[in-house]
Amino acid sequence: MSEISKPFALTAPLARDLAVRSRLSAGPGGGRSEDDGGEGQVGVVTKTRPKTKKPSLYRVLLLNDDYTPMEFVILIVEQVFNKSREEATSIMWHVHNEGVGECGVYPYEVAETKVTQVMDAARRNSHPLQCVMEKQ
Ligand code: TYC
Repeated sequence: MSEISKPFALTAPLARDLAVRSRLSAGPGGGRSEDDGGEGQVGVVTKTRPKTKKPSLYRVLLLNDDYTPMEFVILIVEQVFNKSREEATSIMWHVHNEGVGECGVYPYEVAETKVTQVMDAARRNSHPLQCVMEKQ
């Protein structure tokens, strides 16, 4: 039987080509048939959706208090959130004036690590600085 009369039976070279964009699933007989002419596997091309999920994002917030030194807050924001001196100073003033401010937005585990880094540094230095995360 000629290949042209069997539109869904693909011999190996064409199937390999199509499988770049589609998943090739073996049909009945495990991808083999009697009439594949010894060319290799015969399969069915199926469309697939990539199984990807965007991670949820979390904003990491600093809270104001009356005791943590401004310079300490600036250093923390620079070091933990990779901000410039100018950005860190602006965030510190925002938190000081407004009571709360965002230092960055990250996937869950990154946000959690940053909160822990801030809280550990504050505790080590006996400052009451608080850092929290919230789902965006
Ligand atoms: N309010 C503090 C002070 O006057 C400074 C400060 C800023 C503290 C930001 C915490 O997240 C904070 N020393």
